[in-house]
Amino acid sequence: MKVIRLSGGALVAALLVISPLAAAGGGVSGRVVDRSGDPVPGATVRIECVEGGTPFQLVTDERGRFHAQLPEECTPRLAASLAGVAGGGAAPLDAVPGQEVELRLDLDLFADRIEVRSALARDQVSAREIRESFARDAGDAVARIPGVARLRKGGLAGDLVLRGLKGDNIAVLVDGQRLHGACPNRMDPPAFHVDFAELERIDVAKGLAETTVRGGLGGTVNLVTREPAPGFHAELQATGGAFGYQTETANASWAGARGSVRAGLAKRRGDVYEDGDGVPFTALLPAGNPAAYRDRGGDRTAFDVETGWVHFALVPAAGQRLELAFTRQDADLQLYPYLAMDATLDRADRARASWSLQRADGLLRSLAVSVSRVAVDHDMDDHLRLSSAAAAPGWSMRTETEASVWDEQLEARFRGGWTAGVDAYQRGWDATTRMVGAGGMRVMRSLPDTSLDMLAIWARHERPLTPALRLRAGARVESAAGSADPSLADTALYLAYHGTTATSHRDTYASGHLGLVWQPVPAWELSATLGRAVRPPGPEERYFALRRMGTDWVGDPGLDPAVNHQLELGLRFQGGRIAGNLDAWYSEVDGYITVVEVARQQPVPGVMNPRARSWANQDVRMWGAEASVTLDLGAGLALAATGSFTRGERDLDPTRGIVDRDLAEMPAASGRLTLRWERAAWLAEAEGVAAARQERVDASLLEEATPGWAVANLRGGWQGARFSLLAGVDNLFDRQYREHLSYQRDPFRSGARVPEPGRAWTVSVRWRV
Ligand SMILES: [Cu+2]
Repeated sequence: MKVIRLSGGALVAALLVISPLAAAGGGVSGRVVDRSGDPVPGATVRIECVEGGTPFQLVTDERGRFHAQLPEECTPRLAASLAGVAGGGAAPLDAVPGQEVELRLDLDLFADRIEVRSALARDQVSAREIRESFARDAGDAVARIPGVARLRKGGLAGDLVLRGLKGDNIAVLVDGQRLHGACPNRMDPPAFHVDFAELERIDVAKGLAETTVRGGLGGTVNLVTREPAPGFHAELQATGGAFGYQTETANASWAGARGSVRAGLAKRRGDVYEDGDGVPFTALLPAGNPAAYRDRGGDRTAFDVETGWVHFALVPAAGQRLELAFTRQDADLQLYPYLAMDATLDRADRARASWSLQRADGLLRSLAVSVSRVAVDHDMDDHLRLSSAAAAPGWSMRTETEASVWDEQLEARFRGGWTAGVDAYQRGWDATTRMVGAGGMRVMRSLPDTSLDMLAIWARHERPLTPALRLRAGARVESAAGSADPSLADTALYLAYHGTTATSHRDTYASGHLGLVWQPVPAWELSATLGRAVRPPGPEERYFALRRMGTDWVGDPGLDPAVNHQLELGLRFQGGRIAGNLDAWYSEVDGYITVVEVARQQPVPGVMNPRARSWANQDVRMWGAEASVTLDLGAGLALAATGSFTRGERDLDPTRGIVDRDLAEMPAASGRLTLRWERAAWLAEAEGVAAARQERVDASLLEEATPGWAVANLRGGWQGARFSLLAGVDNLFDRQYREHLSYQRDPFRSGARVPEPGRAWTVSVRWRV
């Protein structure tokens, strides 16, 4: 491998790596990476022929890749630059046509880029931002994006809430394939099952354009794993922090012309943390509460997770790629103060196989086929809580669950901006709950061997109508069948509360989007999109069944799919030293699936309780906006501000128990202000994060208002050629505060409102070759 370093501008230099990777003749292709080796999406590559002619430019894709056709008799000269980074472009360098090049932007290390986004792009959290944020999990990391909120249940495993939508309403994917946790209380939300160290970036699509491809009612979150760079690379990282936080990760990869291999290990643990008042989260509930911890001290492991992965890629012929990936995650005891139980075991296996073909010309430009499977075993019980004190087995309630999902996809891209695909999954979910009471132990199939099978076809089209106006459109037709095993289902509960004993359903529906993107001048872009998205009721919402003291908990087999009609408006500005985005949206969801309290409809032998928690379809309206502005102040200083709000309401319907207009679990308005300084190898950052008081709560679910809060965070770092060091303090002033979504409404709720950690330091060291 030949490496040529070029002297460039003060801030941006380019490094050319000519690798033996095959490339098409008559063209030049490669990728742009930063000094950490992370790909740089949205970088500008300027190409000119030494022999003369007009130079041209192109922009790297999401993997930092570019490909250009060259005129006859052209010796290309390339230069890379990134908008928003002062210092100008790199000195040009010559390349040989037909060879793969790697342009290294010698960005000012932890460079904060003024993001170049278009309406077609997605919000992104890069590997660098994940490292720098000290996020404990994906929920933590993605919450930096305006419009995304986090739902905290304990020390780890935060859940994502996107524009007020959570759970099955948003599609969470790994490399485009579906991921589901096992816990009926979402102790293990999908993103929990992927370790950061595996990731290159997280894509968040807030609107409906992506739902055409993978379904869902609202946004799509795609966790993208790393792609090995040419040659051999290794990376070790260790992090230590307050409250016993400790991670060790190792990554190694090799890539050549015929394929690549990549493997890694990650270990992540932490103790019970304390809030700003010094209260450990095991002491949140008063001592008399059955869900209170028996040992209220904080000296205890709160989470301990190990993940290992291996990935192979083969290039059987030019333009083809065969991939195999396998990941195993193992976690033992994880504490969830927000619930009445803690997880005692969580084991997840992910496997994926895919084949793809890329072509530079012809009708068919690319074809990709993939199959994946995720299987999760999850157990939880109350052995650490007061409720278990008198129970003989050491616990008074226990749930064991198994979940799996097969996902199959075929995607073809054609000439002229057309893409089409077939999308299918088969989801299986089974849970058994045991409860010890006065009459002995009761065994209930709370999720009676349920399944949800889906098959869809979709098509998408994007093309320019005029040089300044682009069209984007998509359509999807989907059929989903849900069922529970009738011999295991507690149909008496369905009958008592919903007047049905059905255990299978099929729903067929269509969705799509149509939008325009107008770029009157290069610095401005306006977009408008109208979309429709549908999601079928999940196995839990239809078939969950649990008899409890006082109130039961029962799914509604008669639920209909939720249908979302949404209007999205976007405005982006990018010029000189300032960049900004503004997104506004309004949606009407017919049959939005919400938690409700229902009364028993008819007497059924054995069903004693008069009331139950259940789910219902409700017509709701939701709207909100997100804004972000970045300002380059010069001298290495940058100021960034983001803000968002979300609202949800519905019509009153006292006969169905809807006595409050406000939708439950809506995040509060929030914002973030960051001042960042970078010079040579050094970085410093001060950040303020704040949320408003949330008073728009659902009184019918006894939801309570949450006070507003503001905290400050500090970061500092240094990066050398091989070593880098990052240190910081979160919640500098040790404030006691909690986010609005930080308590569970039902079932198995403990009543605890989980505060955020008090002042917490973190130090991280990274070594890479
Ligand atoms: Cu659980």
